Amino acid sequence: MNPTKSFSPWSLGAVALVALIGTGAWASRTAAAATDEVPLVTSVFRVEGMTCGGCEASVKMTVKRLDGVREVEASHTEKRATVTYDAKKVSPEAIVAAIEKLGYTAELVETKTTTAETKATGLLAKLRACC
Ligand SMILES: [Cu+2]
Repeated sequence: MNPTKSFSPWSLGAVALVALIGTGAWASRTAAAATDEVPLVTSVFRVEGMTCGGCEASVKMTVKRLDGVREVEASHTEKRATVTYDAKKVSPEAIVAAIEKLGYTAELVETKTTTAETKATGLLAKLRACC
């Protein structure tokens, strides 16, 4: 009897497929949990000192690391950073302090309440490389 005959590559494929489907279901569940009903606000900051896309990236990365921050947009041409966050966890002052620690000057322009929905386009725009 040939021992390899009892091993079917198809059964392995089925296991891998089930694992993939399982991972996908898990990922979509966590994505749903992440957009749970938390009252979010969006603040616009005037940021001086950013000169290129790399500056934007470091502002975005730094602010995104703050607990409660959901989304960050930064533009060196508009000298602006737009941050969506959970106001119970982080304050505009803490965001200003984080930006200023990088060597830029930041000032709160306005704050508005927003929905708990995050935009996929915003996430894609964040995947930009440094200069
Ligand atoms: Cu730069």
